[in-house]
Amino acid sequence: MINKELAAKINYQINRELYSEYLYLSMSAYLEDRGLPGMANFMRVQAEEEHFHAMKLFNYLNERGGRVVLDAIEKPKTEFDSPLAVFKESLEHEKVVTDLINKLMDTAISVNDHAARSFLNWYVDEQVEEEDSFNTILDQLELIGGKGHGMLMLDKELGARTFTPPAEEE
Ligand code: OFO
Repeated sequence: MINKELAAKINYQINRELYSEYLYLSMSAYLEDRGLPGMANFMRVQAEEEHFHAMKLFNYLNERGGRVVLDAIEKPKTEFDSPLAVFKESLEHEKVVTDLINKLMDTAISVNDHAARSFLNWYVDEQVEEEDSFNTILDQLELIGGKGHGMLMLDKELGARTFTPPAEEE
């Protein structure tokens, strides 16, 4: 049976991943409205990834004999200063999530749960990818100043992103 404190933190992380899903959907709606369907698609796929992250934790807690207790999901922000601001805020959001994952890992270590540590390693690695992906787009957006032809090219590129559940990639 999984340690109670660890189970509570996993429950909290499920909520945070579902909030991430909601936040990125909100960003997608904003970008769609700004006439950037490719960037909107990128965020919609990101939201699907977040749903996957939440469900992976959901399934794991069940598997370990814990009880999933869902909480309310807070309202995400709906207005942003610019598409550039959206990606800046995404990167900041991912840094917060990385911090939460690291704290979750700290708890797994402190209660000597080796199985949870092994499971959480996937999230530790995933956060490196998450931050890197937003960082790269942000660099490109800054390079083109968030406007002009470059913006349309980047929008087209981001429109090609599709969701592939990570398990199927292995
Ligand atoms: Fe679930 O990684 Fe982003 O938030």
